[in-house]
Amino acid sequence: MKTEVTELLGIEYPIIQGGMAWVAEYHLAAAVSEAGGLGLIGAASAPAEWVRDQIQQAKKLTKKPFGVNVMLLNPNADEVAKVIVEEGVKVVTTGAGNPEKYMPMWKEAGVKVIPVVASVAMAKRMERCGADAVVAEGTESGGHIGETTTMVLVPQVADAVKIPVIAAGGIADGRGIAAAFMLGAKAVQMGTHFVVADEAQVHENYKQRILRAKDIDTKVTGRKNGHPIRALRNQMTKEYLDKEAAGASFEELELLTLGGLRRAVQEGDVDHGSMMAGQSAGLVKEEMSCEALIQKLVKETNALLKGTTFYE
Ligand code: TUI
Repeated sequence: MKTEVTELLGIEYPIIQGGMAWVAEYHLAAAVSEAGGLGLIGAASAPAEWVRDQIQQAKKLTKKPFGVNVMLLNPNADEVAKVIVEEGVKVVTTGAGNPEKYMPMWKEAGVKVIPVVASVAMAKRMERCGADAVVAEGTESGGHIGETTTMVLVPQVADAVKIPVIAAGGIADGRGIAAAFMLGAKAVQMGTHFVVADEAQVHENYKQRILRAKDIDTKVTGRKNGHPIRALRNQMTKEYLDKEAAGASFEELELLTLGGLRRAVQEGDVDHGSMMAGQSAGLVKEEMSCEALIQKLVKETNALLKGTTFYE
């Protein structure tokens, strides 16, 4: 499955694991890279030294390329950006903001830079400042999201930039991957399905909720305060949305979500935790290893794309 993105990153399959906060730690990232995709360590809101340790642990588990996702709302982002260079990480993706100020440093160090964008304007801007590729992330995704769906965002971004486009949002099987190629993408990024991977260090309660989720089981909180977050619906999202509708202050709403992701991932608190997940949760039916998942995705995609020339 050779595409511009597999060539750019030196990986076997055009499948990138999302840099999910708390979920994308080194066991998962290394397993995805070992299976031929690109694993990512999600720096989320962590301190830089945690990220350094994660990178060093991942290096012990795989000699294949892996990356780090920098969440730009992280108050430690400046230090994390430097750790990436110091540790010789090959690929960085960024989310929840504009990574422009780090680009010269990363480019100079030979790091491949792949910003996650949710609009055509941001994709064009990232191309101008030297991005190697962009992830066009539709609103179907879990976590912090934009407004536009994958189906309409990916082709518009593909028309607007010359660098390769990676599709994200709503993809969890070979049908989604084949469709992404048809829309002009050269690879996909998937998050939700990897939350239930055997190697994901995620509480079984959260995994079970994803496995049982139906098409309509995610909710978006925080649309009013400009930080929309998609997660599986539970008592927390209900309380949040009720309070949001009643005009609660940003501070009051923050109290409901503070530490919520850690509660879901580590404590398995499926009532009060924030179980971030994309709409593709409804497509995720089975726990399996990263190796088995990637092989299944490749087989399904190949069967659908047989006789077409979207990759060679
Ligand atoms: O970043 C994500 N998804 C995330 S980050 C995250 S951790 C978090 N926790 C609590 C509050 C906020 C975040 C959970 N999920 N996806 C990539 C993404 N980036 N989606 C949308 C964007 C984005 C938004 C605005 C990218 C650029 C952007 O530009 C703003 C600007 O500066 O112009």
